[in-house]
Amino acid sequence: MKVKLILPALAEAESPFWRPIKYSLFPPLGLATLAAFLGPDDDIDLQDQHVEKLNLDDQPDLVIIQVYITNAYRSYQIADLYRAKGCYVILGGLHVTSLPKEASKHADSIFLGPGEETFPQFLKDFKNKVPKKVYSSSIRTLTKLPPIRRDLIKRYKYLVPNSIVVTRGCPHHCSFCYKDAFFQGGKSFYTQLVDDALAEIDRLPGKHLYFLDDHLLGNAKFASELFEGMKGMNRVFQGASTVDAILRGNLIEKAAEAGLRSVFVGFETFSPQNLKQSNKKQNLKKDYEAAVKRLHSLGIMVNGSFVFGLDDDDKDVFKRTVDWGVQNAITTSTYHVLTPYPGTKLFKDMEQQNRIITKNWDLYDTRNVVYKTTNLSATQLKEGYNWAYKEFYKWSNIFEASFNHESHKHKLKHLLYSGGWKKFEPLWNFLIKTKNLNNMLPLLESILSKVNYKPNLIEINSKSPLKTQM
Ligand code: B12
Ligand code: SF4
Repeated sequence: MKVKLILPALAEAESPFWRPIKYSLFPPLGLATLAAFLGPDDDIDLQDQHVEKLNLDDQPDLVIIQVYITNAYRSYQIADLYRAKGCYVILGGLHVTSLPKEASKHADSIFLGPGEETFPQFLKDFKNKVPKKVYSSSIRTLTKLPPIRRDLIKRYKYLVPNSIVVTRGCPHHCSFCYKDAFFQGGKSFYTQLVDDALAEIDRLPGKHLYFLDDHLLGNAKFASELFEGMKGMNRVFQGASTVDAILRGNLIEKAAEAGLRSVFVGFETFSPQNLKQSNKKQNLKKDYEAAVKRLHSLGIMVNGSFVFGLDDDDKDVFKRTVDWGVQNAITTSTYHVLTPYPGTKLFKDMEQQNRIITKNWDLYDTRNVVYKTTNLSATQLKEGYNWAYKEFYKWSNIFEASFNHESHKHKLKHLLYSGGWKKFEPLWNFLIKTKNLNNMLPLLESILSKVNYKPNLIEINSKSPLKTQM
């Protein structure tokens, strides 16, 4: 059977904010995961529109499309085109799970939730010519899965071809997060077997790994065994964690020993009211600065994530957040305009309060204001968000943040990572055009090399909590 898997480009592809490098980072791991269930005789074509021009002139038997919120309209157009040609089209992913009715108008079958259980079921039904209209995942397990079809990934087109997920979901329930909606009807946090995860890591070439897990430290037992197993594998890796997991026990030390060199942390907001509004209990009363210091003492760079526009935010929130990031030597900051994704508790609350102002999903990219704000006007929010990005990534602030590290090596690493990521767009574009992106991997690996720095533990332990924390 001829099978086509497509990751359509996000709406941003046509916007002035489009940064080709941001969308050439990770390969389509979800689709390569699904492809593993196809047979050896199937003729498979996997295309990622972020890095290649789609060929839509073919006539596959089965078309599989992954739908995110801001590629939804484009996904539907592609689906309609293939259905008009008589191909069988199936849609799945986050947005389909949030809005199944909308998606089903453009598909022969739709899939809600993760695909590891439902996709093989569908394949059987499809071969027997009895496919169902809707498949909904309920059994959640990552055991006995066939190896991801990484051979279908055009590695040279990505800066980070070795992306990997060893858990699914997250133990927390933040009201703005997609996770409860996507995993409803079954477990919402589960892990691979440690041995399977280690075997997958072993299959990946080179040194660098990027764990895309929502919360790599979310299951302490699993993470601890994973890091133990990774010791001696000579890897450097990046991943995500919450503030409380960084502060608790000694898991983060184990991660650093296994090769963790940079971590994405959801600080989101300094306001306790905002944290309560978001049900982000795990951040309440947590000392953000102590978490950052602990990471730096282990030579781990920090990518901080911050949300603007929660109801307790005022016009000073942008400056406060940028200044805090610079003072605390955060290497990269990711700012978001609060976005109520359909299916989330936040969306339901806002809809009830009549606060949703547009359902144009293309605008749900965390850069636009799509709801009625309270303390800030929509314009103040949008302008403040733009200002924060510009301000944080000004050369003077990159230098200042770098110099706030104690070790010279960390200073240099910070400068190269932050400056390299935001300040060399033409170089990145050139590398993408000339198909040389993957050749930058050794440079990334050396920037992520180990910093030997002795922590000042007295200073870390005595640090008082942030003034803005309860
Ligand atoms: C990698 C990634 C990206 C990459 C995506 C490109 C790529 N090649 O995948 C890049 C860097 C471009 C990116 C950008 C952004 N991202 Co992003 N990203 C992720 C991340 C970390 C991992 C995705 C992944 O690979 N997961 C692992 C694979 C195995 O799972 P999967 O892709 O979901 O696939 C499974 C199922 O969905 C299902 N499935 C999927 N498609 C189909 C189709 C069929 C037919 C079937 C049967 C099943 C099926 O089966 C697969 C196996 O179970 C997720 C978080 C996460 N942990 O998932 C956030 C996430 C998707 N991103 C998010 C956000 C907010 C963004 C940004 C807006 C951030 C920003 N401010 O710029 C942008 C734009 C995204 C948008 N507008 O929709 C949110 C999405 C919220 C939403 N409702 O859409 C997430 C969920 C993070 C979060 N916790 O909030 N992102
Ligand atoms: S901690 Fe992160 S991944 Fe987990 S529910 Fe909250 S926002 Fe989502």
